[in-house]
Amino acid sequence: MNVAVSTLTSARVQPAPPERFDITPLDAPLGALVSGFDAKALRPEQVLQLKQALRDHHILLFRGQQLDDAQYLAFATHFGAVFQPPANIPVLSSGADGKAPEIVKVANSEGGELGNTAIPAHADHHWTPTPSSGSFLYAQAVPSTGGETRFTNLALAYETLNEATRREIDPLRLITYNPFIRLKTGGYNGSFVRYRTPEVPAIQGTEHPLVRTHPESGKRLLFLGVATEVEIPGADPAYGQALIERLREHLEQPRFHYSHAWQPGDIIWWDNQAVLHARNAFPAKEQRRMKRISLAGSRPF
Ligand SMILES: O=C(O)CCC(=O)C(=O)O
Ligand SMILES: [Fe+2]
Repeated sequence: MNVAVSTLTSARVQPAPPERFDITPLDAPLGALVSGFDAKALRPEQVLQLKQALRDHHILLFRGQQLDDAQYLAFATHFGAVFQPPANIPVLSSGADGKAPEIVKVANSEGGELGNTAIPAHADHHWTPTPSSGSFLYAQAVPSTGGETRFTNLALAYETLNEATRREIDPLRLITYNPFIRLKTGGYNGSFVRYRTPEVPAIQGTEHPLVRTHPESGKRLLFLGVATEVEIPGADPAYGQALIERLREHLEQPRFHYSHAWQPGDIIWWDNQAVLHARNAFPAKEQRRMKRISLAGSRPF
């Protein structure tokens, strides 16, 4: 064997994995922990395993990661392009040009977004024509108490509805209105609207199926935020409001939830097509700094 060939052969050898790569379901109605894993050194077969694991478990937790912004973006974009809103639709952190940063600072300091308040359960960018397929949150600094992020399994929420309700809601459509418009204009009469009735002026929103089909697993899912302003187009307002409240009470049951208490270095990747996420409040005097990357999605069906 000549020298040139042996050099070529050794250059192709992949470095050995540092530890055993494992995907272990959490003791919860959704989620799995990925261990033996360095987001900086992802191997091709691991990218595929992670995609399949997300489809099966809806959220994936990675601990002890140390990534700079470029490494974090490189990791996340194995799974899709970064979400950008249409220019006329405001979203979290979008600027005057309508563009959102690739990495959004979710923090109560250093010019971050969302402060220290509780955030009701939602799917990211639900009110746009192509809501996010999934988002990543990477913990940099966490408070000693509060600030947990809670995820809701929307497939389980749909499956556990009684058959009559499933049949009732299967054909329905839902308009989800953009919360960032009400936030900018100070809400409607100073309070948040959970269901738009005819006397409430309409704002930008997008109509999608109320029950969507997951684009990879084929599972049927109840695609409804718990406090986001919505409307069932064409439905009698009293009927629509009562139905949505009933479905929201159903979603609030702990049997669908996993609540994550963060440690610095944790990354969670969640499937916005299959879960809601919510956040608990935390003390204003403590710091919580997270970095979010949200991926582009497709039109729900
Ligand atoms: O701060 C959190 O835990 C979640 C915030 C949120 O909704 C998001 O980053 O999309
Ligand atoms: Fe969110």
